[in-house]
Amino acid sequence: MRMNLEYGPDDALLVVDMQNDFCEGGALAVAGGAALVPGINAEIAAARAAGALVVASRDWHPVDHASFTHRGGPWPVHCVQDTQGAAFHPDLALPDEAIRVSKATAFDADAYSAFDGTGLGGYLREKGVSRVVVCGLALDVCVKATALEARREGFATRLLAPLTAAVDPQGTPAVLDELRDAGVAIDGEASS
Ligand code: VGL
Ligand code: ZN
Repeated sequence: MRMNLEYGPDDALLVVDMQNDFCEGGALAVAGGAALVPGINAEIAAARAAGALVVASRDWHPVDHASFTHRGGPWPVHCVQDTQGAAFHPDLALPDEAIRVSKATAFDADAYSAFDGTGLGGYLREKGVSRVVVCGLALDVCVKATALEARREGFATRLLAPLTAAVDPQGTPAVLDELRDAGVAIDGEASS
């Protein structure tokens, strides 16, 4: 169940948007989303045991957010602040000390990357983090944007590909190529 990655105190495991709305039964469900939870929990436990930082981002929109279709955006209503759909998956084993990062909280702008508008890059540097390990949902939207911005922020970046799932799985090879070209190391094969 574990990826073959050794964590250390200079690492941050960044779990992207493992929320009910992105899992089966949610408003913007990604096929295979819920199935990632046990594997991600194993990575959280390993990261924690090695003294790595654990960070969990969440999509956290106000009602009537600009990304919703009724406002002219591309997505159905999802991850509205304080709703059940915006909650982390109930089986996600986030320790108390995990850092929670809320993104895309403004009415008038979307943000796919966990670094976008959150100050996360500066915070990780303050904490001495040099490498960011990314997993979660959705590979082709927020995971991709987060991994690309981690690289732009100057972090060594790894993607745990089997611990991601895509809105459009057909596009996965192209997404992995784009990440590789940007200098993101890819662990394992994508599950579909
Ligand atoms: C996401 C679509 C809209 C994601 C967020 O977390 O991947 N996708 N908002
Ligand atoms: Zn969103």
